[in-house]
Amino acid sequence: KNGPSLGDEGDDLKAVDTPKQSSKQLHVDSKWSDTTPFASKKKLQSWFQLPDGNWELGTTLRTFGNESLISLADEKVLRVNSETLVPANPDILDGVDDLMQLSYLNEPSVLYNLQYRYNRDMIYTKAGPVLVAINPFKKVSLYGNDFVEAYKRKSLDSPHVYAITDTAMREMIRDEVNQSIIISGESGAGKTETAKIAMQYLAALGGGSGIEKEILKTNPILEAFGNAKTLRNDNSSRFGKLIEIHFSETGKISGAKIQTLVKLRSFALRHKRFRQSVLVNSPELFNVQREKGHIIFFISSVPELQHSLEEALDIVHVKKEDQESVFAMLAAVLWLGNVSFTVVDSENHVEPVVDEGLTNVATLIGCNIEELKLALSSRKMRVGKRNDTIIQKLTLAQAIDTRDALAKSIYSCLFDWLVEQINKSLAVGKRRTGRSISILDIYGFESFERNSFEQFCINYANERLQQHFNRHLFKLEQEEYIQDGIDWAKVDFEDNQACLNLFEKKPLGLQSLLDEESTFPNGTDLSFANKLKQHLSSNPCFRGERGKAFTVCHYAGEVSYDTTGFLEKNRDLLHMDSIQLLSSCTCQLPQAFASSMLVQSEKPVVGALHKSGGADSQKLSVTTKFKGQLFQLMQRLENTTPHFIRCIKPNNFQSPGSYNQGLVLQQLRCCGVLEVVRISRSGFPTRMSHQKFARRYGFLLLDHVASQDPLSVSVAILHQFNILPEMYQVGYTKLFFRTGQIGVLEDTRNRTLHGILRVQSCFRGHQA
Ligand code: AD9
Ligand code: MG
Repeated sequence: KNGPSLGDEGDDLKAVDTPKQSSKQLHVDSKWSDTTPFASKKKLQSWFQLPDGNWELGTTLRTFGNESLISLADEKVLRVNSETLVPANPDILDGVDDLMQLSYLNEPSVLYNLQYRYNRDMIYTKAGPVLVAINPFKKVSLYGNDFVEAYKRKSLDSPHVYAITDTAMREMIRDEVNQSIIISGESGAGKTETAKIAMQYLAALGGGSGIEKEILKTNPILEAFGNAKTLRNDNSSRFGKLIEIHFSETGKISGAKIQTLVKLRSFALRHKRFRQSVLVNSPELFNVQREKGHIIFFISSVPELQHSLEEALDIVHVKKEDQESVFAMLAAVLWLGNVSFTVVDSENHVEPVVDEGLTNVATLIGCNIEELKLALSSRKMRVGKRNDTIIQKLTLAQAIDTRDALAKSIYSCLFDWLVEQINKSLAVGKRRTGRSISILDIYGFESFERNSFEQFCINYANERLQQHFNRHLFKLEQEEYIQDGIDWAKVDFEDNQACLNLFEKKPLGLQSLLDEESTFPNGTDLSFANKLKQHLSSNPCFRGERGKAFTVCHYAGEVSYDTTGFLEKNRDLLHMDSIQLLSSCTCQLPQAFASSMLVQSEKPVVGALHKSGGADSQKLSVTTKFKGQLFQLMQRLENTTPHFIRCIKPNNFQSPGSYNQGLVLQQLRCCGVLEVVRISRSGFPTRMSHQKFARRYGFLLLDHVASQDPLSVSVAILHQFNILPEMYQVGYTKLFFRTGQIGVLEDTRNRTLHGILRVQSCFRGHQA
């Protein structure tokens, strides 16, 4: 066989043979031309943490008592407490493509390994079963047809999104089990790009029917409507997405289905098309470009985006007239932001100013201008036993809220409507189970100075996802041990169930208490915060803070939330008057939006939820809706074989070539990569087949072994090197070692080889 293939080498200690991405053999030549004796140079290297938190490689010169004298790269010599030193791996393990291959799986070694690779544009690394992807923030030549072909033919096996997608595809066909690719990471870490790369690979492998083109075009559409420019990412997704791609028996794509996770408040408009749409001439006219309340619009000035959006809409069969309506709705949302009010009486009640903005909105959605004025400045209420309708005028603040709520609702209905159209276009006739690959791209864990309701939802979702991750990986790990028949006492893992309980428990969990407080007319953010403190203080994952704040101990660290705005954001009310306005419109889309809003409404509150009624729409709270959608997603994922990709952002400036150790480390911890590594350390992370072990170290045997079968040779080697029984396990097919054990053998092997080579070169020298 030429070089390693994923098939059997995947089980072995690949690093020893292939430390670098493409090398297929030991880099003996360059390394051994170095005159320093290998053992003395390498053995004593360790990591030393500098005051700025970064780690530097040091060489121990001498050890006395519990102190060591170490020399750092700049030839500085320091006297340090030996316990603060962390062992470094031998050079031969520099840049291994799977962190599991490291003899020492400590944080600095992991960081160094990733950085070593990142500096060489090897942005992908395996951490056992997980693929770690570090955002290059520049074009890297790792994609395209040649690479797709190479991964398909398995002539390339270095870690890659293509490789993990290929595995998913193969397992789907082999086992007839649905697969999933779960992508997580912080904002700007590269999740959406990674999802697209995976989709491209699937399209290349399963293409042919033409539907793959449609599937790929869903990306620009959803990004145009669902992404926004944020501080962290110029193209930040404000919604979560699961795309389920279905395959026929021959492995060809037969259709797809997209499920979205609540789009959080801020949203974006990223195209110019609306400018040409009726009545709209110039984006400078619009106030809503600026951040206003919770609405953030981003208008792209890139003309290609506009063109590609229209083309994409054509491809997913959105009819031209529907496209016109879509752009008209966008324009309406923009003009709504321009609607202003004048105070009309001494009680500060207002009416909208009849100007270009207001008349344009009315024209675009197809409603009567008087009705629009009324909906934006008054509210019908029912009072008394006879349910008499009275009309209450709105104050300026109320009117602005009403206006923004309407704009927001139209926009989010538009998004949902588009997803629905896309799903119709991609629909698979008869869906077979066991032949799909789902790709999940949701907003990653967020922790800011000030964390609000959005972070509350996002972090809860990530907590759920983390549980899925833990359960799966532990299961996998244990199964492998059991399969090979070795002793295996279950390793405890950090379970995040307590934190999930804190969120989900009824009636006294964060979510229930929030929903309860949101239904109280007198509930405030402060009363909500106080209730939390009153009921949850005994929970180890909860800590009350001063005033309106509280802290949650997430798996990824503590996050303090400020409850300001929680109730209002959770209620997300759209007044019945606004819904009625939409249903009275002559245009089709607003009508459709109105009906979908009514369908979404939960249990009708007596007398309130009739079309002629007058109260607020009793929608599901955002928390409840979010949880419902998340559960649907998780349920789908539960029935799949998952493949995990963890995206890492190497710096906060979206710039190439800069690797901030602290930032990377914090993400590795957050997304549980180090946890996977920790699990492995408590088990037997190094595995090697009997054959390979015997082949690799057999020549070191001093005594003759009676039987030459690989198992006997292996056992003889273990004895000769006095490897302690608790440090290894002999399985049916493989040997399992605790961390670092194989290092001893490797050292001896290297020294021996070194000796042989020296002798050989001396010999050659003599000959010459
Ligand atoms: V957010 O949670 O939606 O705010 P993502 O999705 O994690 O975020 P995204 O995929 O949008 O991040 O990546 C951010 C930017 O990083 C992209 O716009 C690219 O400019 C850049 N990026 C990410 N991955 C790659 C890549 N593999 N190659 C080149 C990349 N650039
Ligand atoms: Mg994204």
